[in-house]
Amino acid sequence: MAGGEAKKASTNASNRKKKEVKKETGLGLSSKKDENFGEWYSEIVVSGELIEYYDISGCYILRPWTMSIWEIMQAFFDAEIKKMKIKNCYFPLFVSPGVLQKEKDHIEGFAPEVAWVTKSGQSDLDVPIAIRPTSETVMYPYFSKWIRGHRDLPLKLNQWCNVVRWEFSNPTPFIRSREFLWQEGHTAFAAKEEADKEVLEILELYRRIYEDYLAIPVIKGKKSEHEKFAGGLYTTSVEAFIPHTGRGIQGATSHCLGQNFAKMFEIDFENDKGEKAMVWQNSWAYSTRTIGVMVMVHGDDKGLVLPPKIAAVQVIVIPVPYKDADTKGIFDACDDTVKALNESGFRAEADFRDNYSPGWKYSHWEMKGVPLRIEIGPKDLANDQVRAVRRDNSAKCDIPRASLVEQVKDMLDDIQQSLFDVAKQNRDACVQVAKTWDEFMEALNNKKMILAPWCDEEEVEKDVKARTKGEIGAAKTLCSPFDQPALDEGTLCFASGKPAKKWTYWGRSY
Ligand code: 87F
Repeated sequence: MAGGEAKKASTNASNRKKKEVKKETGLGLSSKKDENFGEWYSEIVVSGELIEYYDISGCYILRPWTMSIWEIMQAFFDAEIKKMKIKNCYFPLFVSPGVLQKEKDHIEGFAPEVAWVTKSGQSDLDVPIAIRPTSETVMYPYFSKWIRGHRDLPLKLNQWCNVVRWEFSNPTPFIRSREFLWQEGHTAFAAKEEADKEVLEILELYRRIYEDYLAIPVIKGKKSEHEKFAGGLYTTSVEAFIPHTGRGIQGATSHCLGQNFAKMFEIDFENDKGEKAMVWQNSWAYSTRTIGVMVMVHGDDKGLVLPPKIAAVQVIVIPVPYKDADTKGIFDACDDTVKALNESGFRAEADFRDNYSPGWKYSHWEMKGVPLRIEIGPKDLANDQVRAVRRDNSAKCDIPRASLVEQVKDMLDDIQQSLFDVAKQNRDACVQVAKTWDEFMEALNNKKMILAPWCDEEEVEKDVKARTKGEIGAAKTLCSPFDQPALDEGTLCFASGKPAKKWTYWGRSY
């Protein structure tokens, strides 16, 4: 164990001790989001019961609370790509070294991150086997086999799987882990226009995952030549921003691969004129990183804050019995409330555990981020009402049981919308336009996401990286937004002073 890891393990152990105590008292998180964001994040993902740390650095146990979020996003995306006639498949986890190294440009920079199996039991394998870091090289030999004529096109496949990338920079649950879950789509078309169209359709689905499900605003745009996937033609992405750290984060990518892989893997076909032609390919992915972005954007000092659309439990019903009160009546009212909500399609549960107090349960479900809490006590029973408490803003209100379902629906819709609105306000407040180098540096030091006019030259981007290199990482391009503000005639690049070609977002990033 390296020194840093050992220290972390012992800190983890002492944190666990602290937490056991907290569990009894319901005290919550020991770090504050504003004061120590890193510690806050490491703590909240465990206390919110999303993950458990594991004894291999960079690997995390995804607990049911995580998987239910993942499954909801998965159900949405899977149904949408099926509408696009994309089919699911599953290719093996292992890659033979010859195939892996076939596409040189593609693998070059990534080689150090590839994990290998070199033994079975005590004996060395004759040929070591790689574990997929992504599946281009796994799949494309079979694309070559399966695609013969234009009637075999388009070929549109997707797989839900895990991948392994042996990262060395500091691992962070969900954000940078050595194994993660994702979907990877790989498609092949006869014409470039078809590929171009799909790139944007998929990107729109990624926007919807972030904005409509996770309530996180994103920017759609194109990656620079320097930041694009080297094996492809161009890369589009959705970019999110974490105001607390002032870092951008790539939310998902949709690449047009052009014909690079088709050439390498000889994926050709006979077109409708009887000529030999090369396919046009795309690949696209989003991963469990989405969940980390959601935690960072919405979480607070009381714990997770889950948007209703992705919460496994949208409404938690808690009985509040009181000395001589009609406990059975209260419990029955809780049962009826859950039943009514479930029947109307809401994910609601009651917490009837008798070894925890109502107060403890409030903190517990707040920590887990459940969007709405319903409390039922003697007074509520007598008035035929329930008390509802919002997780996002702590607002409380009494709801007559007769209008329970309608009002819960309205409140959940409102929470979903208001989480997005607040996140967008916070994000927008971090966007700074910079037209000169001085303005750029000032904005960067103020943890902003910078929109700057740029000459779009790779050398200049490298130069900006070099000039901003420091302890907390260099600035780079995040994307050039599709939604381009007007660029006045004669506008100059903030970094090179040459004529600017486009507006581009810059910042530090994950
Ligand atoms: C790490 C090791 C080996 C990223 C890697 O984005 C190879 C790679 O190819 C690698 N890390 N990449 C780029 C992945 C490109 C592309 N693959 C399919 C996607 C979407 C899904």
